[in-house]
Order: sequence, then C-alpha cells, then structure tokens
Amino acid sequence: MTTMDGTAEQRATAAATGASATERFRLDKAVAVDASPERVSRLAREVLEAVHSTIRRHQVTYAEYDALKSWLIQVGADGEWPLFLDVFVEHAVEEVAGATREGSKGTIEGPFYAPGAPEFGAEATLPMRPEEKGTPLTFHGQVKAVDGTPLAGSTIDIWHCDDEGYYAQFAPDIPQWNLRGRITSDATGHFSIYTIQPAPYQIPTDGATGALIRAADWHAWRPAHLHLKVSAPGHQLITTQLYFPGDPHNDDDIAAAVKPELMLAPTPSADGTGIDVEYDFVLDPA
Ligand code: MBD
Ligand code: FE
Repeated sequence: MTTMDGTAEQRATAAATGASATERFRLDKAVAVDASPERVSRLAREVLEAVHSTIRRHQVTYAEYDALKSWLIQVGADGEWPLFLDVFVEHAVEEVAGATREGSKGTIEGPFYAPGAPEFGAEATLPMRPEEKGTPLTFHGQVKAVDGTPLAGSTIDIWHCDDEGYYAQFAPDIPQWNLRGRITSDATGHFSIYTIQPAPYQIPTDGATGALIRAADWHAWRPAHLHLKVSAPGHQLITTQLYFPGDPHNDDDIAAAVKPELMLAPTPSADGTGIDVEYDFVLDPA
C-alpha cells in the first residue's frame, strides 16, 4: 500500500513484526559460538575503539550520548535487533562467508525466513490466498554442481512478501505458509514455481529502526526480491535473493544486498498475464 506522498501505510506494527522476528531467531539461531577469549577480546575491543574514535572525531555531546542510549533501549523494546542487524550488518558477514565459493552468488537471509514450509515436487504453485493480488510469476530453473552435473532431488526453499510488501508470519492476517514453500528438483535438477511477483519492501517505519532512518534522512526501501535457500546432499547450501530489473531501489537497497549476478531477466508470459523468469543455481561441494 503506497499513499500519494510515497509512504506506505503500516498494517504490521514494528513492535509486532519485531517480536515475531526475535522469537524466530531464538528458536532457530540462538546458539553459543565457541570463540576463544582472545578472539572475543580483539573483536569487542576493535568495535569499542571505533565507537570511541567516532565520539572524539565528532565531539559527541552528553545529549547525543543519551539519545543513543534511549535509541538502543528502544531497538530492544521493539524487538528490532534482528531487523536492524540484518539490514545494516549482515551483508558484511555474508561477504566474508561467501568469498571462497565458486558457484552461485549468495546474499543476506534477512529476518523473515521460517523453516518447515510445505513441501512440493518439481512443479509447484506456492500456497496463496484465493484472490492473491500481484503479477503472476513463473520461475523455472535447474540446480547444478560446479562441474555442470545436474543435481536431482535438491531443495529450493523459497519465501517472499505479497503484493503489499507483507511476509506471512511477520504481519497479521496472512495464512501461515502464504508465499512460502520447499520445491524438490526432478531427475535432471529442474524445477518450476508458480507464484506472484513480490512488491518492493519498506522496513517498518514506526519502530526504532525507522526512527534512525528518519533522523538520518535515509530511505527505508528494499527493492522487490525473492528469497531462496538452495541445497543438495553433499553440497553447500546457498542463501540468496533474486531481484527484478527496473526497481527504483536496485542501486540503493537499504540492506546493501543486491549484486549484479542476482538480477533476473523476466520475459512476458505466453498468455500475456504475467512474467516468466529462468535462473539456475550452481552449488559448491560440501
Ligand atoms: C526484508 O524483507 C529483508 O529481506 C531484509 C534483508 C531485511 C528486512 C526485510
Ligand atoms: Fe525480504
């Protein structure tokens, strides 16, 4: 929903979305990492030194220090740590993690993945509401190894927002698995997915992350994207996103997650009602 002044109406509140994303993270990812005291000390010290030097360089005042404190408290109160970190920090972690992979490019996961989506064969229509709005999208492709061998029985776990920018399980009144599914490639590694084109996504503007964006006069937009996790036995899982040419925010994604290799090349569908895209995934050996 975009109003005439270009701001989206908020149907999902930042705090409700944040609470869901925080709970999701606690269930799936909150594991202890086995880091040595030396590594913890080095990383923590360097981050703190960067903060100290920013304070000195810009002569930060007590009023500004207290504004920072209130803001950090509010990020937690709104449950927005997953959102804030995935939007502003995850891209650097992904860059490091993906640097040595030969196969398809990955990019950030973001805060809205939910494991356990419904499973399908090689040809699937994603779960959607009877009157699901949006341009019909057909997505074909093949999963291969780096040497070109087709990967039969690989899993394409796809999730995306609806035509208004809302994700099932992170906005109210959307069926649990809407626009989410796990597709299994056929004997030649191929798959076909029928869905609708997702809308550009505006991160919640009514929470702490939105307050920072407003105070800094940034914008809150991510270009329209499909999220995917592609995996096959004996191969490395890739987490990625795919984008649509012409989106106004492909060049200034607030989450810095767009890469040229992740741009789709849609063609009009044969019946003229939607678009077709083709994209192959190449997985590195495990
Ligand atoms: C999203 O949909 C998203 O993909 C990311 C990375 C951050 C916030 C919302
Ligand atoms: Fe997203």
